Amino acid sequence: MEEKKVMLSGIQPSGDLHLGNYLGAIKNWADRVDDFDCYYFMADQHTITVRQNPADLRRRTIQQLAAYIACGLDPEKNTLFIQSHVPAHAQLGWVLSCYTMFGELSRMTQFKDKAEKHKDNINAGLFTYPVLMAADILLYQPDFVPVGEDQKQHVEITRDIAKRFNSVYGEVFKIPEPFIPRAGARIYGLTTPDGKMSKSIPEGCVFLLDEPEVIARKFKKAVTDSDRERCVRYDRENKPGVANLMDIYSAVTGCSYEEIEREFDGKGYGVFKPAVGEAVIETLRPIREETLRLIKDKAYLESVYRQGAERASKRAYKTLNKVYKKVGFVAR
Ligand code: ATP
Ligand code: LTN
Repeated sequence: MEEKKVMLSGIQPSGDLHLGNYLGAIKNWADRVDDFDCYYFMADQHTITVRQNPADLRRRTIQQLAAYIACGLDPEKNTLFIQSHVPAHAQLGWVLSCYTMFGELSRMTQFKDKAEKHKDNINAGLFTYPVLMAADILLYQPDFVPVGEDQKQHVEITRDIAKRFNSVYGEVFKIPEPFIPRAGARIYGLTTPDGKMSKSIPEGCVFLLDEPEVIARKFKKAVTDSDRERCVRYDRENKPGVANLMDIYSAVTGCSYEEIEREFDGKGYGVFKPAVGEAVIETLRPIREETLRLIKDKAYLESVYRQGAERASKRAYKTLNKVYKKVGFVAR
């Protein structure tokens, strides 16, 4: 029997999940469950590159697992786990850090952005973060890494590190491809259509657990544009707010831009904005209800992450053992 291709991705439990995370990443994961062997994790080790409240981190990690399941990731078909439960991530991270150059890490835009935001805590972990991410990925030998557009650079550095290692030791790592959705790759903030939707600007960010009235209000206040034509037309450059709403609508309904333009022809933003809000509310309603139900079932969630760590470890340690052997560590 032909083996299924492998997919792997993770999200940091550093905040509550939002529509950008869902459309850019998780939806894309859930849509492909049957065709791939899938590994999805909570990247808790990555979150401590910036200070976290320990109780909040624990709660959000478990809540994120509940949300993954509620978004359609069946734990029987997918391996769902917590990064820190599989020590091979940190172990491979050390090895790979010796095959990663200072210069290439200095060019990472996420490092530059976060260093700017957290000037009082520019720690070594923030700088070497892409190495841990490369380890997260390469341990599982995935074919594809489904992420939003902003993570593409990290998948590219992962490929460079893997190729460098392979060029010394032979074909140890599979070279993974980023897998970026057509609609939803980059969702912008509803109040800031020039920057990505982010939990740090909550008024323009739709959280998966927001109540329907809150979502409706956020969409009503979405920034469109002040041009006189006020028609629903896709023009990313001149009408970024409208283009963003069209991207969201397209991602949740599956309609093309042309179909959306036709549907709202002559109707104006007063009709369009609430319609997008309504479509998002209906998409998120079952996810919200199921997440809230699952959060209460601690025993079930515990059984999921335990089983996940076990399955993930099996695959991860196969790769780590090979790497240790290649570099010349004595087997225990
Ligand atoms: P922050 O809100 O602080 O910028 P984040 O929500 O982006 O953080 P990440 O862990 O960086 O959290 O993102 C998790 C996944 O969601 C990644 O695959 C990322 O590419 C995707 N993603 C995040 N924000 C967006 C967005 N606005 N549009 C599309 N995809 C996104
Ligand atoms: N860096 C990612 C989260 C992340 C990830 C990964 C994504 C950590 N390890 C491995 C894909 C594969 C982020 O900040 N969104």
